[in-house]
Amino acid sequence: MNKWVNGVRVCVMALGVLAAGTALAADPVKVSNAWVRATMPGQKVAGAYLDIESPDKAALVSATSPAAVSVEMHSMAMEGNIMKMRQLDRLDLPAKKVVSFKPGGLHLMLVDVKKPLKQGDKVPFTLVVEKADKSRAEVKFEAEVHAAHGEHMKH
Ligand SMILES: [Cu+2]
Repeated sequence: MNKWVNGVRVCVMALGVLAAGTALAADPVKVSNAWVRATMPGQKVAGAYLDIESPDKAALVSATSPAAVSVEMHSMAMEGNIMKMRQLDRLDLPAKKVVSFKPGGLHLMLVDVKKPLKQGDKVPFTLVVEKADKSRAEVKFEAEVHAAHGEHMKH
């Protein structure tokens, strides 16, 4: 008996389409746990928080969002007994170490928010990352808006 005579031909044409859909370029950094604090009526700024991990030494050099006129990188530190916020031009990202932006510490600040940010809204961001060879790459992510908790009204 010749096993080739009734051989079944398998159609593989659809595989090309599937492969194209998964061929995404690797992001230069990994962003996780991103969220934005909801704004109160009349509030024009909002803090955004996230974890960033870079595979290699890099630096965060800017951030933008269509939800605000500008996005600044801020750090917070005690000066005497006053908590002070400072704007950063760039933030070094060490290799393979998670850098956390969190309430009371580093944060992104949405300045001049275009419309109130409500619980459940999704805010898109674009970060610009400068790698060790000075090349720059954009990283896009979305952060979900969470309601402000209790007393912690300040970002
Ligand atoms: Cu701030």
